[in-house]
Amino acid sequence: MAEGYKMPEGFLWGGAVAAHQLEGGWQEGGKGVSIADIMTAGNKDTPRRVTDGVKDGEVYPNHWGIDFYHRYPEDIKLFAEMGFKCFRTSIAWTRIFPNGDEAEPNEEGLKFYDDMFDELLKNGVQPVITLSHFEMPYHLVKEYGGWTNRKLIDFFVHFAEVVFKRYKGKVKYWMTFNEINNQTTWDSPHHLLQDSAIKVDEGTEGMEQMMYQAAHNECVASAKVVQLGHKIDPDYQIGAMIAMCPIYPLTAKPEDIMMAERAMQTRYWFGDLQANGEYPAWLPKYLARNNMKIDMEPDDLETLKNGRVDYVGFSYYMSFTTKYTDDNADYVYTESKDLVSNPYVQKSDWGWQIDPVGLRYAMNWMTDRWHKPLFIVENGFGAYDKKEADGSVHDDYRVKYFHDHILEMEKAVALDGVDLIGYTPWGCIDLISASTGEMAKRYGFIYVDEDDEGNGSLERSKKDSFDWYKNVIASDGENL
Ligand code: BGP
Repeated sequence: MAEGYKMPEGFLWGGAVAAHQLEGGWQEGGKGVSIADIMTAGNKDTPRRVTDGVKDGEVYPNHWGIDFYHRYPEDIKLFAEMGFKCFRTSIAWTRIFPNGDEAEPNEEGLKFYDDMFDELLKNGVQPVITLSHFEMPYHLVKEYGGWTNRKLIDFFVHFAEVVFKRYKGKVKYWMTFNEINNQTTWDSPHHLLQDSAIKVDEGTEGMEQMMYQAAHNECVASAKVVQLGHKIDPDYQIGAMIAMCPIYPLTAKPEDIMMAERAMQTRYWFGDLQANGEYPAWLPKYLARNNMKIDMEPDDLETLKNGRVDYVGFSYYMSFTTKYTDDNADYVYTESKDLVSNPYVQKSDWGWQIDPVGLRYAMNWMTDRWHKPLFIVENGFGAYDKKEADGSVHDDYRVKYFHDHILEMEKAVALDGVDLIGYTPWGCIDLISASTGEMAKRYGFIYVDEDDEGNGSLERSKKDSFDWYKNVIASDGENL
């Protein structure tokens, strides 16, 4: 069906994944243990858990991923067949620095990414690389307390320097931290561990304070890496990566509007820091009111200013909705308490609100606020797929999700003037779910024969959405 919109030439159509969710080979090639390697499986009702090492009888789905570590040439051929211009993945920090604090990198790990990037480039696909996607070295958590410790800044900058130099000429688009703002959900220890790797237990005192300190350190590290990257190669484009779920007020009641505004401020100040290079006005007031303080070095604010990102990469799956409650006179936004269901949108089987217009709204909001080019580096529909006897998967629900979202994306560009670099749907090949550890929550255009326990032939096959997306790319988004 022709909708009349078309993306400009050079637009980066592709797909996205992350190292820990598909590579497998968690102990191969000299790799160290990451946070992701010691996360147990969960499901849609039970969250995953970061454990203190691997125990018998527990299931750790990231150990096997989908064996991309060995099968990437086959997978890259399929991406190229769909017409991908780019492929977003991450470098597993622990393949390069197994513990995170070594002086010398692990050559075998560096070589793995060299070979994989060469394979992509040979197939006409450019790599788009996230430096840290939920898989920091566990050693850095145990020994240093994760990102609450300023020493992590140097370790991360060193890691970035090594890979920036090594892959110069092969990679142009980089991102520092995946979904850096997800740790706003400081009331969930799981998220703190996964995103920021702070070692805390449920109910630990001062977690919010720890979150602000860790976030500050991460943002300073990100700003240093941006400056360093530009020195190593002035052509490098180094972006932020924000988890974007725009938050609507439930009603037009003024208190609900104020609550939604504060929720947006709370969820997206990471973007203010990374794109605008400064803390937003409300934040120091909020910290002072709540007896919290961020420890800073004298030149941190200058570093943040000079290390603004070149673009804002973001994930978009859903919108949120919030409302004011009488016991919250100070409009404090706490994600686990303050979200309500939106009566105007449908939900996926995992309760994620499906809202294509929210994507256009979010793109406008970010453009107005951060004045940077945008890059949609994740978007997609996690669903239970059924593989038929002949191997086909009829995922018309996924095609509909993409159709509706791409159309809104195109309107944002064509009608609203949003500057957009590319679009890489999440989990272009089925992989392990980050939040639940399931294989059953599938996103791919390519089906992988594997179940939640890691059993299956690992055989790859095309879903109906494969040819649909191939057509979209071939027409630069005109034939949806
Ligand atoms: C984002 C993460 C990805 C990814 C995706 C889908 O939050 O950056 O790593 O997994 O969400 O989420 P899930 O796998 O939990 O369905």
